Amino acid sequence: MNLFKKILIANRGEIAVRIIRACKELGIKTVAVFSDIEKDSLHVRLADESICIGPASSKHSYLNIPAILTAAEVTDAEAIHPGYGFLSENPQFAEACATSGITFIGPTSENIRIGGDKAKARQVLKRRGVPVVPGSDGPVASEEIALKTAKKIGFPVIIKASAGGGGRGMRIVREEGELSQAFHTAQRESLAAFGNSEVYVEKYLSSIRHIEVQIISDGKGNIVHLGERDCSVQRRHQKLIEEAPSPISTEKFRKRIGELAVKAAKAMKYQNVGTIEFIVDQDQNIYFMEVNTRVQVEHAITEELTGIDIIKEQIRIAAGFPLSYRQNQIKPSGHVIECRINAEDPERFIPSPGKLTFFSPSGGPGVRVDTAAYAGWVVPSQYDSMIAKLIVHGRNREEAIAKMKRALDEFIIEGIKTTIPFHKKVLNHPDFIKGNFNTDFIEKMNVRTNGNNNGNGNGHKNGNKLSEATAGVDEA
Ligand code: MV4
Repeated sequence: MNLFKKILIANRGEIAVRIIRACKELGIKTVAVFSDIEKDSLHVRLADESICIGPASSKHSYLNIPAILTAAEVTDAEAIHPGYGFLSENPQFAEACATSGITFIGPTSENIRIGGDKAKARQVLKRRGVPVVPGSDGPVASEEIALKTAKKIGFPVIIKASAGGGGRGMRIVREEGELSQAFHTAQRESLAAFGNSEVYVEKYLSSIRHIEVQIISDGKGNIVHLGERDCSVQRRHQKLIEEAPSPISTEKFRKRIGELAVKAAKAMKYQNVGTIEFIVDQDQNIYFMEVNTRVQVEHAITEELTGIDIIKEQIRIAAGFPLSYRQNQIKPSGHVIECRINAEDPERFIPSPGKLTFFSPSGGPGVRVDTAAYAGWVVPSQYDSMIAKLIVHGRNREEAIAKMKRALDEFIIEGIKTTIPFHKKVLNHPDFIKGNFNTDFIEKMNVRTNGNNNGNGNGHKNGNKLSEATAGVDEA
């Protein structure tokens, strides 16, 4: 068996740079693709070859399947790494690669299809004994069935789009009288957003943590998990800070959630790397929520925690190699935190594109910066606003927090606004320091820091229910 000689990276930004780094270490040649406005981007500079695939708009470049397949063909790339976002969870793209004789570095198109059908994934895993949030058995076709389900499990419930994820097409229903309207709104929204009106119903759980588990499967029966990540620090479904292990985790908890993730991956016949997302309630009950069939932004914290290069593993598995380690050889060590640094106004979280007049990333012991930014680069307005991931590794959580504060102070970015001041505020918040937070933390923290206190600014325990407006936010 041989590794690929050349890989095309169908992505941009920090993840394209990250994949090029893995390829270089494996002795694999790389092809970068870029849009009209990205010829000066770092991923283009670092790759062995590069090829323009269209105009600035993603639809015509990074999402343009024929242009990307043609680029792979003319450069003789044997495989395509999709990164995250763009075409990474498009089952048609995975299939089109296969048809063109190109290896898609990722899960099977069937894995992607099930992962993208949330009602189906729920149903499949429930039948295989993975705990799911109480709710409907698969999709709900009518208002009447939705009501019957809601009465059975009890209000509040949440109506979710089967094709959704990341909070789109969701509606919280607090009582019977709200259900009819919420049901039809959810259907209409998900039809508009995803071209599919299918919805399902779950019991709405409040004061929850979002904890996910990284899994790797070689498709030959070997599946391992790399421990959990706590991604509860979010704002309107945008993750801001992630950490591993979870502050609530113990060896016992990690074993339990890890085994559930492996069970879920087996039930799906999962191949390559993926993430099983769970909701964890205040009593540490664990419920499956979704599966992410791609490498995620926050994969790097698990790499730092375990010493395993997840991107290299993806490539090796796609080339047909078996997993090179067993579960008992995976040893998480210390504590890792990631802050996503976005080109955004830190008060209002609106994009702040423009030229970086100065850029000096943090460094020193235990600090990793994954970025494609450099001084003089112009942050484009057409793509994601994340310009760097700042990752720190300490012996324990306390040390990791101290390191992150130091690294945030040291990071100099001029010419645009960034979320660094926001991260500093969170890192100094007593509830964050205590590890005492859930998915409502940021919204509750904002209430207090903005001086708009409605009496519920403690960030935890009470008053931490989500508003319908929050849950229904469309992140498009
Ligand atoms: C939930 C929930 C409460 N109960 N499901 C938000 C994103 C989407 N992937 C699912 N989400 C939620 N599903 C039930 N049954 C609360 C959320 C939720 C949330 C979850 C994780 C992290 C942040 C969140 C913010 C708002 C709502």
